Amino acid sequence: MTEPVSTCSIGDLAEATGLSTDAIRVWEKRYGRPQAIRLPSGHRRYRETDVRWLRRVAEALARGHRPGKVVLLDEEELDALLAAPAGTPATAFAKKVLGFARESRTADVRRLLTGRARSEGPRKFLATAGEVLTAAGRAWADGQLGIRHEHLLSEILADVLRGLREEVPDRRGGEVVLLTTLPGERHALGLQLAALAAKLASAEVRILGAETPIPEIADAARESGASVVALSISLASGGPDTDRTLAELRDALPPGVRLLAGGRGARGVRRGPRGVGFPADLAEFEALLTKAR
Ligand code: B12
Repeated sequence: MTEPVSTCSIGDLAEATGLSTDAIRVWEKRYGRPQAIRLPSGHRRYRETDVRWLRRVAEALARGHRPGKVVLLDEEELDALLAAPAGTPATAFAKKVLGFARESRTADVRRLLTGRARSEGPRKFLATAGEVLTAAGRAWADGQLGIRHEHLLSEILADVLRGLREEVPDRRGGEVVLLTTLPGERHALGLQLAALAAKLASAEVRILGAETPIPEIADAARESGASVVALSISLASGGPDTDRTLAELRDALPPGVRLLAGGRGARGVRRGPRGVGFPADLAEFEALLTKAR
């Protein structure tokens, strides 16, 4: 039997979706999904439709839905489930940016984002950036955007957000805010979004970048005299393991330092560890820092 066009192994499937091979095998046994193609050799092969379907399953789980409910839904039902709270249809602007990113047209992506940042100003552009990133995540889940395009878009958006932040005048007397992500979380754009919001609240911003080990965050907080440590947690890393790491960081930080976590993976439906604050969004984060000033 000739191998059908473009299938992948269970290892590739796990890589492409961010899920574990164990989870995929358990669902296959328990729910009969995904349904593998069996080669004469006995090897399992999976279709592109399985990648798209499992990326939606993974995102639904990352948002706190139960496997027993999610794995029984087909792609359309999952889209409806995922569309409800966060996924407003991609704006025309987001579609245009992604169109250029998909063709690696760097200069056009930069021109569009810089132009919009100038015309909207920092606060409105924070919302626009969120819409573009959500649309990018949707396009990736649909197989319409590659990881290379996500990298390209992320780097340009980070530059534009930094440019906006540099234009916000420095003011004294604000909070000292240290920003980073936990080990295992490579999504770093939330740091630039939160840094701009913090600067608008007259805070002094210290960005450590992605994946800083816990003891290093605690030492950096002491050395920089930070009054706030703020983390960005995306849907890719949110969950009970991250909650445990957050609690560990809470214990490692001096009691007077506030620990805040944002990003869609930060809390979801979980209560979240004690002594950690979860601002609902960038506007609440800015207001919280302004009040503390
Ligand atoms: C760009 C991107 C990448 C880039 C990141 C590049 C970079 N330099 O940052 C790369 C290519 C590295 C990447 C890798 C992966 N990614 Co990715 N990625 C994205 C994408 C498109 C944008 C990420 C981002 O920066 N979002 C910004 C975040 C931080 O936004 P947010 O959580 O919605 O937060 C909002 C607010 O809460 C607030 N906020 C954010 N942080 C903070 C912090 C504070 C303090 C406050 C107050 C507010 C705040 O601002 C945001 C906008 O409003 C998202 C889609 C998405 N919707 O997020 C997928 C997404 C997060 N990735 C996803 C996945 C699965 C992966 C991979 C596992 C894929 C793979 N198999 O390799 C890896 C995992 C890497 C890792 N270990 O972290 C999934 C996660 C869901 C799931 N299935 O688990 C998503 C949701 C895509 C999808 N639709 O499925 N990714």
